[in-house]
Amino acid sequence: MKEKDATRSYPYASGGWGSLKAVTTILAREHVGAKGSAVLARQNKPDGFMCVSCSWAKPADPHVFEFCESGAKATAWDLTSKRTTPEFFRLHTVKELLSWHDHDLEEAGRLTAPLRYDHITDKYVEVDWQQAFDEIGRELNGLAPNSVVFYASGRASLETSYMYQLFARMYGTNNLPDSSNMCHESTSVGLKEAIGVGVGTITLDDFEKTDLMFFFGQNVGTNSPRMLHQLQDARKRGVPIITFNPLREPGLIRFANPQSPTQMLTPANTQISTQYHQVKTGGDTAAILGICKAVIAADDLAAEQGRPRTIDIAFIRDHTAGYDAFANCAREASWTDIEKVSGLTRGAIEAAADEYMKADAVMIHYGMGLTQHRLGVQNVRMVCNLLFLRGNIGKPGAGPSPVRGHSNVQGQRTVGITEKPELAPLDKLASQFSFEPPRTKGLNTVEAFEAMIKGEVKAVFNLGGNLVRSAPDRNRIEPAWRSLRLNVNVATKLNRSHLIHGEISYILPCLSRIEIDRQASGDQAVSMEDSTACVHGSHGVAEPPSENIRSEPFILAGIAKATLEDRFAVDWNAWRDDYSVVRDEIAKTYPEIFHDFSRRMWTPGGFPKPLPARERQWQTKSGRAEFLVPKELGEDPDMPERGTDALRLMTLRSDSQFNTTIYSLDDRFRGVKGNRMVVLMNKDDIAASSLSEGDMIGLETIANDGVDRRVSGLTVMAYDIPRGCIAAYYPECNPLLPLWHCAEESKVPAAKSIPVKIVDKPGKQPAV
Ligand SMILES: Nc1nc2c(c(=O)[nH]1)N[C@H]1C(S)=C(S)[C@@H](COP(=O)(O)OP(=O)(O)OC[C@H]3O[C@@H](n4cnc5c(=O)[nH]c(N)nc54)[C@H](O)[C@@H]3O)O[C@H]1N2
Ligand SMILES: Nc1nc2c(c(=O)[nH]1)N[C@H]1C(S)=C(S)[C@@H](COP(=O)(O)OP(=O)(O)OC[C@H]3O[C@@H](n4cnc5c(=O)[nH]c(N)nc54)[C@H](O)[C@@H]3O)O[C@H]1N2
Ligand SMILES: [Mo]
Repeated sequence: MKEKDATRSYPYASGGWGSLKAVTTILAREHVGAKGSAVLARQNKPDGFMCVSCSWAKPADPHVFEFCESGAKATAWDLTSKRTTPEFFRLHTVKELLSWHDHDLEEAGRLTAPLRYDHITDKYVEVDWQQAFDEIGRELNGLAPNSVVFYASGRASLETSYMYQLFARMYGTNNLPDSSNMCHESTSVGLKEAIGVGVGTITLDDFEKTDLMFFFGQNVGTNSPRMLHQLQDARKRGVPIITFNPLREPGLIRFANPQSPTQMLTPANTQISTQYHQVKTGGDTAAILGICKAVIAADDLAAEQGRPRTIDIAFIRDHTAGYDAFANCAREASWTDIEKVSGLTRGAIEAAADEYMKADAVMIHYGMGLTQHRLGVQNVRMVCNLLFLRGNIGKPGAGPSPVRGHSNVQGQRTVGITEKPELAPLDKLASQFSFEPPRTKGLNTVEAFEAMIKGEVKAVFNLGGNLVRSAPDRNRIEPAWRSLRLNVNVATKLNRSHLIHGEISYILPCLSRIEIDRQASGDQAVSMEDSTACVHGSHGVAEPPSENIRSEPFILAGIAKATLEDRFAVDWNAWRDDYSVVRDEIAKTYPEIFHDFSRRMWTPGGFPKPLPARERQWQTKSGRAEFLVPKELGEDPDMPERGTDALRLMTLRSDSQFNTTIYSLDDRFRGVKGNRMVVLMNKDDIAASSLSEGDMIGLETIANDGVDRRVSGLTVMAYDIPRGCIAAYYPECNPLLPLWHCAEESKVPAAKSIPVKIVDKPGKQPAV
């Protein structure tokens, strides 16, 4: 069963025994025991809790075990019996903890008490909750609201998120960046322009009706593995899957279902991709334009010969704008350029186009491989162009499918977490709560850091996240973060961002939604929106790790009350005691989405958010679905000329991490063991750089802005990756990513395409 050309890629199907073994290992290491299995049995079930890992849809009729390897790891990580207690902080100074690996900080266990940084001892010291709220309130009141940033990482529930945005706006700012700003913001911008809604339009039902699926730059086996069930079912019906990815990712190649006894006992497994195109990083616009070119050429011929048309004439005529300009652009594009930029042959692209022309209903799944580029928004628009050609939107089995990241990142936007005033229901909030919300644009993540470096940001409130690790330009950000007046971290586990303290720094430990949330009115439930825009209820099933931790709504209500006192028409205590009161307010703000919220959230499979684009209603500038003529074929404007020693670095996730949370140092699927400081290179690039496998090198960003960006100590590994492209892990390589190297319209850092060169070659001393 070995892969023919598996230069270091996992030779077996994803899922299967390897998956079971990984789950058992982490449950044992976190000493979770029998409690773990009982909790996992209720993961993603209508009567249980919604997984804290990815945002993939939760079916109405779940499997017996509706979780995957990644989800089980995330659950075990929260359920761990290890604790980071005040005693732990008595034993370790912050200086010492700063030398720990990310993995070890979180592996120390769940935080158990509120903590405040003490400058004299250089330690975090336990404080009283109310004292913490009062001091934070006093400090916030002493600052200009627009010098404070309220970041949200994407895990917090709809109830928490709604409270958070309202608090920030009553306090006086729209500085509400969230992890989308580093993730699917290119989708929010691109889809909104093209189809009038900033989210995907498919639901789980569509998998039963589709004829063909594409995957562009999304690593399903690691990042949304439950989706493999839908893919496997579709494959059994003979539905082809065409993948564009520079790396041959095992989850996109084959899958063995760990829940199917036959598949586990015999080597039977499902082939996932029927065509696999190893596009160059940044080559997707070119590849998609090539597919469109082939479709339009076939259509031109059909029209000439009086045969049935290849494109969906009626859809294009009745529903779209800009077809002629786009079609001309595709006709005029040269195959030589398309082949050069995409790294694919005309034959390979035409083979994808042939399948596309045979299918009546097509879905396009995509992820960070499209969005985290300088031309990330254009990539998303190209996905739409391709779909529009054959009317693949607003009909069963078809549509764009941006596979979202954090479990409620899409929902946070739905309930108002956004720095863009035009996307928030400001008028509604104004009348509902009788106040005047700020109307000026707030800071997104990149802008927040630019402002912090200039000294204009004085405080950061972190509702989850680990920005010092996850954001670009770490070596510029860390010193800026240190000079903050106030830093408030609501978190489940300790991470590096908490250790880069400002003058006043708090760590406020919160419940995970796996845990029972007991408030004055009884046990509370929360809700979230999945990647297919369905809203689900979730209630905790495990005992909290400590009596002295609080829920996110409790913490926010406490801080809001201490800051805003009685100046606004919100009874924060009532919200804290009973989250259905918050849901009623959400329903008042957004009645068309959230009417009868507290009841409907228990609908098996969730209740769908109405999306006009699903009904072929286009809330765009022209009132139509809009084609876009690509500005460029996809060459990154920051990439130096060809022929230099520049390489294009993509930063990757392993199968054993959730963003900055590192479960272990292995990447089972990519054959990497015990070391994340590796760089994956084509063997011909290794030879051309006079290197050998196993050599230790450094990488330096090519930027010409006077800033030194370097990461040393990376071990060279030969890998099946297109020439000129290299890969290394996120967050280790974030110091290489310049803040300004981001998508033009969405400001998503271009983490998949960083221009670098090799330094510290063996024989030379690595720079300190
Ligand atoms: N277990 C686990 N699950 C997760 C996460 C996690 O860290 N761990 N993170 C969550 C979050 S926040 C997010 S946003 C999602 C991320 O999930 P994905 O969207 O899958 O993101 P990445 O893992 O960064 O990798 C994207 C894929 O794009 C490919 N790629 C890189 N550059 C290009 C390119 O130019 N073109 C194409 N076509 N492909 C390219 C890479 O080889 C890789 O397979 O997953 C979520 N789920
Ligand atoms: N180079 C590079 N950089 C990237 C990316 C990339 O692909 N390459 N990906 C980007 C993407 S897609 C994203 S989404 C960002 C993610 O960036 P962040 O949002 O900053 O990071 P996370 O690692 O998801 O946050 C982890 C922390 O959240 C806290 N936490 C966990 N659960 C909870 C909870 O229930 N409540 C609260 N309050 N806290 C909790 C824990 O303390 C944990 O340490 O990184 C981005 N950065
Ligand atoms: Mo993300």
